[in-house]
This record gives sequence, C-alpha cells and structure tokens, in this order.
Amino acid sequence: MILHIDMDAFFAAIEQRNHIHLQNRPIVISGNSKRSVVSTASYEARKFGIRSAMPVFEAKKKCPELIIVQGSMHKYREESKKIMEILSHFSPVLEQVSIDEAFLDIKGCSRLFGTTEETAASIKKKIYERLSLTCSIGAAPLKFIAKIASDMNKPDGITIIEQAEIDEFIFKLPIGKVPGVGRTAMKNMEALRIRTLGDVQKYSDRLLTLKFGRMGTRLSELSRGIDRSVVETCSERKSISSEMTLAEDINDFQELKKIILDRSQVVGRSLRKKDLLCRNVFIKLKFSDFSQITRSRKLDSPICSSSHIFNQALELYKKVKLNKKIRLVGVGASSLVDKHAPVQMLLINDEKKDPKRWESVDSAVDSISEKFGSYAVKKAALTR
Ligand code: TTP
Ligand code: MG
Repeated sequence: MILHIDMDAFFAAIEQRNHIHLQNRPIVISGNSKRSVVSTASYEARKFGIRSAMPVFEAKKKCPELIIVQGSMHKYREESKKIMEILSHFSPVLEQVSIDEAFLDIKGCSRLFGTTEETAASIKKKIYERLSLTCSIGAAPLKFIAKIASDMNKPDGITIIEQAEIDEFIFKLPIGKVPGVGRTAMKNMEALRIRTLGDVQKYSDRLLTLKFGRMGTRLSELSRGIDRSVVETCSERKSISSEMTLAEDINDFQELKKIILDRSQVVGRSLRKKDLLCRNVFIKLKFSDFSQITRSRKLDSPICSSSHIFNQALELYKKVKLNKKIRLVGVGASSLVDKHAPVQMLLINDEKKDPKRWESVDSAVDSISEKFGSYAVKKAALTR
C-alpha cells in the first residue's frame, strides 16, 4: 500500500497553533506585496469561498473580518522538516513532493504498525502529539489514487481505497481529479466526451498518445489500472551537473561568477532538454590543494530555468569561506522531477523569484543554441 500524507491548511494551521488569537478564526496567509494572493486559507476562511491563489483584496471582500497574516517560509520549512522526520520512522521509502505532502510506501511494514488503517492512524497521532497539526491521509495500491484519496476526507481524514475497489474507482473518476490534468486538457478531452477515466478506456492507446502526447499515454495506462510511478526516495534520483577545471587556479569573484553562470546555463539547458525540473541545486568546488566541498540547497518549488539555477548556485557560493584558490567549479541539479508531473507554485514567494518568469527567455536561448551552437548566445555578463 502507498500512503499520501497531506497537511491540512498547512501554513494557516501553523499560524493558528502559534497564536491563540488566530484560532478558530478566518485567516489567510499571503505575501507582502500590494498585489498579493492568498497562499492558503484556514478552513474557517474557506467557508466564505476563499481559496488559494485568490487576490487578497477579493478575499477580504468575501469576508470583511478576515485576518491577513504575512507568511514566513522559514518557519514553515522547519515544520516541514519535522513532519518528514516523523514520517521516515514509519517507512524508509519516503518521497516528499511539496512542502506539506509526501508519499510513503508501507509495503512490508504491517508487522510493525498493523493494518493500513492502523498505520495511518498512528501517523496522524504522532504528528498531532508532536506538532499539534492535523493531516489527511489517502491510501491505495496505486500512487495516483493515494494522492486523490488524501483529498477526499479533508481535513483530518483517512481514506483507504482497497485493491478490490480500484476498478470501480477508476471507472468513475472524473478526469479533472487525475493529478496533472489541468483545465485546458479537460476541455480538449471533453471534445472526445472523455469525462471520467472510464471514458478513457473507450479509446486506443495510440489515439490517446496522438491526441494528447505523453499525458495521453499516461491516462491510457491509468485507466487500465497501471501506474508506473513508484515512491521514489530522493537519494534514488539522478542528478545533472556540469563542471569545469580552470586553466589556472583563481579566487577572483567576478571571474568565478561568470563560470558559475556558464555552468548553470549548461545544467539548465540539459534539464529542459530532458523535460525535467530540479528541487535541489548544488555546487562543487575543488581547491588548489585538491580538497573539495559540495554545498546544496533545497528549493520550495521545482525549477529548470538557468537564471534560477544560477541565483541558487551563486548564493551557495557566497556562503563558502574562501581561503584557498579554486581549481574546479561545478554546478548541479538533483531531486529531479518530470516537468509534466503536477507541481505547486509557492504563492508567498516574491514575484521576482517566480521560476516561470525566465522560462520563455530560456527556451528562446535554447532554440538558438540548438541551431547555431552553444556559444551563439550568451548572457551579457559572459562576454568579454
Ligand atoms: P496544499 O496542501 O495544497 O494546501 P493546504 O495545506 O493549505 O490545504 P489543504 O488542507 O487543502 O491541503 O498546500 C500546502 C501549502 O502550500 C499551503 O499551506 C500554502 C502553500 N501553497 C502555495 O504556496 N501555493 C498554492 O497554490 C497552494 C495550493 C498552496
Ligand atoms: Mg495541504
């Protein structure tokens, strides 16, 4: 069985736990810019129709007594770490998918924790005892169904879809509930009268692939109860990196910055070519005495833009105390995820950091590089 654990109104629940005056009140967490949107709403606020991604001014109109709390990612990340730590005691096969959710494969754990229901209940109890936060858990033999199930009895619920129920569940499942199927895809499928995964079964694998590309293939498989995705622990995932041994050892910041930028572009291009995003950026530095260090940084949402990889790599580099010259610089991306897998943007991030902002620039640069070679276009900072 695979469990999907998702915290309830995560950011809001943390603030309500920490501040008595916010408890049982309609609150939203948002960023600090004028055009801020709701990152999450407490369940009390959701009763007024307030949802994630709604502009704050609109939320306030729906509920005048709404309390707006400025979010603090640092605090939420700390809680997230504690949650993952608790989950890791239940099974080593743990895959964190966003700040507040994770998959856990509990195959072979029944002697330790009992039935699926008992395991789910123990997880909820442990998290509540330690952190006073509630979560919802979905369980199923297929990963995508576990994810859907965790949303079915929110907040504070457990939903188990047993093997024997899978066929019927799939047959009736509205297509929009399948992770990764967005509004546009739904519209296109409507043209074929596809409204449920059951409807997908009427079409051949070939036609679905032809019409909807990789998503079509996946839907065709899911409709027949085949989900190839498994719970992947981060360490199992590959990484992509690019390093450069310098002609001579240096410690000049501007020079090193250019090399980091250049390597970041190589890594970004390679991610995009493979349709991958990374959740982790790392750098490797080898010094004149051949000693080496690596530093890495986990990201709130997965990225593939060269500029963002560069920014992260540069931050990592700036934190290194340099007392020797450098002979090799490497930049890498790890915790790779499929670009087409559903991802969630963090809404309280500063807009300047929006990973999507640079994607069109990247794809333009990629196509020029593809045609005229990788040196055809460069960041101004890389030209001499
Ligand atoms: P979710 O798990 O989607 O939402 P939630 O935990 O607030 O509520 P639910 O009970 O329905 O699970 O997201 C987790 C956190 O991520 C959320 O507290 C705030 C943040 N978030 C964003 O930054 N952007 C988004 O689009 C969403 C949906 C959430
Ligand atoms: Mg949640």
